[in-house]
Amino acid sequence: GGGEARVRVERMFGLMDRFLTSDLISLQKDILDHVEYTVARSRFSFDDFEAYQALAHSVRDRLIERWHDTQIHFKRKDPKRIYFLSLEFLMGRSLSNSVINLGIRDQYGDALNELGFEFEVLAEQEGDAALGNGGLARLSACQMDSLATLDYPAWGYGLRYQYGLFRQVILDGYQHEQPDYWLNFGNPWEIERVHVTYPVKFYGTVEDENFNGGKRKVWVPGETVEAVAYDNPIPGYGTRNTITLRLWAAKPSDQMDMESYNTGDYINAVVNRQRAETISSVLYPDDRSYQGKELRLKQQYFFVSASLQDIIRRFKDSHSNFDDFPEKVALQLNDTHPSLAIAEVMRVLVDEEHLDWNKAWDFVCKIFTFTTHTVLPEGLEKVPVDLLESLLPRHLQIIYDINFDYIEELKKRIGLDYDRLSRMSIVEDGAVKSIRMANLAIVCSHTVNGVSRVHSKLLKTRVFKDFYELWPHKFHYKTNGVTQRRWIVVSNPSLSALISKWLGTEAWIRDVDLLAGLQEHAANADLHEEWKTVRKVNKMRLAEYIEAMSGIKVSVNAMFDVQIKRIHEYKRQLLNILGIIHRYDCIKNMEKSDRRKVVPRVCIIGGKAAPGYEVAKKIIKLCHAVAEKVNNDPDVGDLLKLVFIPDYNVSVAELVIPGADLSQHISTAGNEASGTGSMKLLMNGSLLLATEDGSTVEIIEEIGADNMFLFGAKMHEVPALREKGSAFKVPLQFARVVRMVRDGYFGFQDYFESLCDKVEVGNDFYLLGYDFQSYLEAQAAADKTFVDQEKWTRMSILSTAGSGRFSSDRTIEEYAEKTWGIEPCRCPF
Ligand code: 9GP
Repeated sequence: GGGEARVRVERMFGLMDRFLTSDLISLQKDILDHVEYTVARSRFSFDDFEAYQALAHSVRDRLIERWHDTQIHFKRKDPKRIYFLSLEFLMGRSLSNSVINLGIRDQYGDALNELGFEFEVLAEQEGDAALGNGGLARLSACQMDSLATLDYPAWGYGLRYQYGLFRQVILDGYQHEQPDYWLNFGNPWEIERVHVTYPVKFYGTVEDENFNGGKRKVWVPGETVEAVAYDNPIPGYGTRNTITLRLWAAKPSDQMDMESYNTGDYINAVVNRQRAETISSVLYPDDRSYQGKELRLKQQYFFVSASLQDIIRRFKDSHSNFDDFPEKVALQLNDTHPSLAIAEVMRVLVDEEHLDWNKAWDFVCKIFTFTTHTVLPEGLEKVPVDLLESLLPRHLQIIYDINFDYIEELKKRIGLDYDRLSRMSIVEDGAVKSIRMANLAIVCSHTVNGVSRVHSKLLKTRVFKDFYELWPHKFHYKTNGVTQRRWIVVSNPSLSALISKWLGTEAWIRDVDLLAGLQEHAANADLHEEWKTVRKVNKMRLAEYIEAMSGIKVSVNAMFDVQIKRIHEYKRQLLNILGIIHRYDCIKNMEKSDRRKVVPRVCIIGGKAAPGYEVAKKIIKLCHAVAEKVNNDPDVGDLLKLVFIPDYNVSVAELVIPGADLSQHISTAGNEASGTGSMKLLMNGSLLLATEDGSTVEIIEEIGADNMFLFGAKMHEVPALREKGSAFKVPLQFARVVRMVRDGYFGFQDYFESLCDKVEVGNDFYLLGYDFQSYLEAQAAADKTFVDQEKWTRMSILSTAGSGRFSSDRTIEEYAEKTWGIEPCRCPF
C-alpha cells in the first residue's frame, strides 16, 4: 500500500546524503572510490588515464544530480521548450568545461594535487568528441552552453556517431584520413538510456485504409531500426541548470526480419541485424555538399524520427490533446539537415494522431524555425525523389501535398510566372527530379535566420530572393557568437584571471558585455606588462606543442600568425601561402644587412580538407612543400617559419587561439556566412587581418577599422570583378609567386599545376590575384604595428574589450526572445 511505499522512500532519503559535497576530502574519496569500483583498479596503483577516468566519473556524478533536478523542475513548470535539431555537435572535451561550469575547478585541482596528480595533465587524457565538421557543428556546441547558462528549457538532439570526424594524418605533406573510433576508451560523459528507445521505420508502401467512413493513408514500413538514447548533460555556468543533449544510436530492432529466423537462416539473420547499426556509424566528412546518398538520408530521418517521438511523448505526458502544442514546442532546424522533421510532424499528427490536415499544417507553421549557415548553392541539400520514394514513401506524398497547396497559394499571390514558380517550388524538375530541402524549410518555418547581417542580406537579395519578396517578415538574422566559458575561461585561464583582476569581478563570465570595462585600462602600463606576460606564456605553450609535434623550433619573439579553419578555396589558405612565398622571396632577395629590419614571423596553418576535395588537399601539400623549403633555408632562420598543425580540432584550437598574435580571416567577400573562429581569436586578444566578409563587418563596428588590418575587394565589387575576369591587372608579385610554384621551385611541379591554373587570370574565381596587392599591404601594416609593441598591446586589449557582442549568450537571447518565444526556467537551490 501507499504507507509502505512512503516508508521505503523515507528510508531511501535517509540513506542518501542530500547532495554530493565538494570539499577536499569528499572529492578525494569520490575519485578513489571511482578508481576502485568504476575503473576497477587498485587505489594504490593507477595511471594518469585511469585517474582521468575516475575524475571524470566523480564530475559526472555531480552533473547528474543537477541534471535530475533540472529535468524535474522543467517537468513541474511545463514551460515552452526549444528543441534544437542538429546533425552535428562538435563538443570537444568535457572535463575542464564541466568543472568550470560547476564552479569546482579549484577544489578539484587541490584535491588532485594532494593525491599526487595535476588537473591539467589528467585533462589532456581526454579525447575529443568530434561529432561534426566545422563552424556549424561548433556553433551548436557553443549554443548548448549558452542555453544551459541562461536557464532556457532546451534539448539538443543529434546522432551518436561511432566514428567522429576523421583524424588527419600527414604523410610526406599529403593528407590521409584515419577513422576516429572515439568510443574505444569509453565515454564517461554520456548516460546510456537502454529504456529510452523508439522504433524508426523505413521503406515499404503506403496503403489506403477505410477510416471513419472515409479513406486514410497508412504507411506499411519494410524495415525497423531501434533508436537508443544517449544523454549528455550540459551544465550551465553560475546556475544549477543542466540540460540534455540527447544523441541517438542505431540498434537492431526485435521487430526486424522475423522472417529469416523462421526460415532457419540464423547466421544471416544476425548479420543483417548488425547492418542496422551502420545508420549511426559514421559522420559525413564534407561540409560543402551532401547530395543524394541513401545513408545520409537514413541518418537524417533516423534522428528526426526518434527525436520527434521523444518530443511528442514528452508533450503527451502532460497534455491530453494537441491544442497547446505550438505554445509548448519550438523546433529549430539547424540547417536543412533535419528538415524531414517537417514532413514527419505532419505524418505523425495526421496519420497517427488523426488531426485534421489543416490543423496539423497550422501547427507546423507555428513551431518550426530554420537557420541556414551557408551562401554556397552546393551547400543547399537536394534529395532525389526516387530515393525518397523508396526510403520514405509516405513522406514524399506529404511533401508533394504541402507543395501542391503552397504552389496554389503562390499562384494567387504572384500569378502564372512559371519561371518563378518553378524556382520556388519544393520539387525540382530536372534530369534528376529532387526535393529542395531549403525550399521545404523556408515554406514551412515561420522564421528563416541568417548567421550574420551580411549573410542575411545575401539571402534576401540573392540566394532566397524570391522568397524574401513573398514573405519579407520571415527573414531575420542572429549574428553568431561563441561561448566565453570555453573560449576564454577553459582555454586561456591566465587571461581569464587577468581580466577578472582588472575588471574587479568574474561577472563577465556570465555577462560578457562587461569586457568593455577593459577599454578604460587600454593604455595602462601595468596592464600592458601583465597582458604581454600572459600572451608570452601562451605562446611558449604553443611553441612547445609545435616542436613536440613537428620538430620545428620557433621563437616566441616572432609574430605568431594563425589561420585555422576548414580548408576551402573560398577561405583562401592559398592566398596566405602565396603571401608567405612572397615574404620568403623578399627575404632571399634583400641585402643581408636589410634582413635585420624584417619582422620575424611564425605562420601557422591548420585545418582539414574534405576527403574528396582535391583542390583543398593540394593546398595542404603546397603548404608542406613551401614549409620544407623555407624552414630549412639558412638565409631565413628565425625570420620566417611555416608550420602546418595536423589534425586541427577543438582541443588544438584551445591551444592555438590563446597563442595567436595575428589571425587571418581572408575569405573572398560574400562567401563566409559568418565565421566564428574570428570571434574566439578576438576575445583572446589576437589582432585580425581580414576581409570585410561575414561577421567581420560587425566586428569592425565594435572595435573600429583602425584596430585591425583590413584589405580586399568589397562584397558589392565582387560580382563585377568576376565578370571582368581577365580585364583586371594582377600585380607582378602575384604572377611571380605563382610562377615559382609552377616552375617547380617547391617541387611537385606536375601536382601543383592545376592549383596554379585555378588562380590564373580569367580563371581566378576567388580573386586571389585581385586581392593580392592589398593583402600584402595589410600584412606590411601588421608588421609595422608589431614593432610598436605598445600600440600592438593596446590594440590587443581593445580587441578583447570589444568582443562582448560576439558571445553566444547574446545570440541565444535573441533567438529565445525574437524567434522561439521561450523564457528562462531556472532551477531553484
Ligand atoms: O561556413 C559557415 C560559417 O561561416 C559559419 O560561421 C558557421 C556557423 O554558422 O557555419 C558555417 N557553415 C558550415 O559549417 C556548413 O555549412
